[in-house]
Amino acid sequence: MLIFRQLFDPQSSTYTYLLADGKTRDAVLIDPVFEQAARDSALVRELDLKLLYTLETHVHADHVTGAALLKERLGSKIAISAESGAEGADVYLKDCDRVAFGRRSLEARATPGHTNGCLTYVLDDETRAFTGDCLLIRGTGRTDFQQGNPRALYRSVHARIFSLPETCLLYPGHDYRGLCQTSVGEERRFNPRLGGQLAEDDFVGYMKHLGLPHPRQIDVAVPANLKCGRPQAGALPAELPAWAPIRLTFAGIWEIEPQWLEEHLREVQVVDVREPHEFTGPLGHIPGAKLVPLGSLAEQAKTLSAAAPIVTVCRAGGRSAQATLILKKAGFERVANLAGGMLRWRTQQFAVEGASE
Ligand SMILES: N[C@@H](CCC(=O)N[C@@H](CS)C(=O)NCC(=O)O)C(=O)O
Ligand SMILES: [Fe+2]
Repeated sequence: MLIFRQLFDPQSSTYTYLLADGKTRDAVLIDPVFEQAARDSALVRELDLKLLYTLETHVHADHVTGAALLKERLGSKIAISAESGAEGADVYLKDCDRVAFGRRSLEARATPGHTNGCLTYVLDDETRAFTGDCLLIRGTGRTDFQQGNPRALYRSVHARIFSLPETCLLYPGHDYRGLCQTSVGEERRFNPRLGGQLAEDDFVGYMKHLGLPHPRQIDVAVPANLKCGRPQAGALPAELPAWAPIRLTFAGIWEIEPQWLEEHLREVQVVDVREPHEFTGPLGHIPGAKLVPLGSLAEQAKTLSAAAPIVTVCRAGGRSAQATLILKKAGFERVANLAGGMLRWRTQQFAVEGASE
């Protein structure tokens, strides 16, 4: 079974793709985005995967890759084209090289034109291909900076992508309209730049007159990506806020394990957001917890102190997850949700007070 996820970075309209062998749990991530490293790590952890490689389709001009950051956090290897000019990668891919993850693999196909080092990754059974910025949905990558060359791009698409089966699904590096996927057959017929009867000279004429402004981040992104996403100066950012070993879930919630809370009860404020009858119900509450039902939390937030971190709690960890968002909005920075709520706290046999029979 193949595990497949398409992820989106709204800031740069970039797609990141996670692929894994469902049996061995070995995974690869195509085109991770620096700012999304915590999200991507959380998904890898929650799906119980081992990230073997991050795979770059090219040296991006519009966002910084998450490759170096994920290598530091998850131990993944960085792979990019040998033609990319990037330094600091673990694997330099050449045309037709294969990258294996478990029993599955991707073939790297050289598809230059947007940049010299553009690769399209084709899944072993040719049911999916990841085209980077070579072929976009009813569009193509631009050819007016880096080593852009419209003739090379036209030939790459026709020789290396349109030669795949009609039904092969295509996943681009970006989409600026919210479209997610296309297919070889569709793009062969309907791509307005190089599909149908359009010839190489038609494409060159089209690309000459695109008139796009340069990407906002180009001056930062290209130098950083030529180092696989290592910052120019200084270290990579820490994964976790320093006050506790909290972790960000894929759902975007900072959470903390009951074991840590039990050992540090006196250093934090525990805010219980259940209703009063639950607070003194059969589950009881954590010693010293302050009762602030979720419905009144926004209003009561000002009665809480910013001096100590806040851990929110409810029955199973759902309402208290929402409470962390409310508290963040109210200006509290050190906030985490108690994973599993009172149910898990009780399962682990930690102390409670105020429990009714
Ligand atoms: N407005 C975007 C522009 C991004 C951009 O130019 N993207 C490149 C890929 S790196 C491209 O080929 N775009 C094709 C297009 O916009 O049609 C930004 O500032 O980041
Ligand atoms: Fe690009």
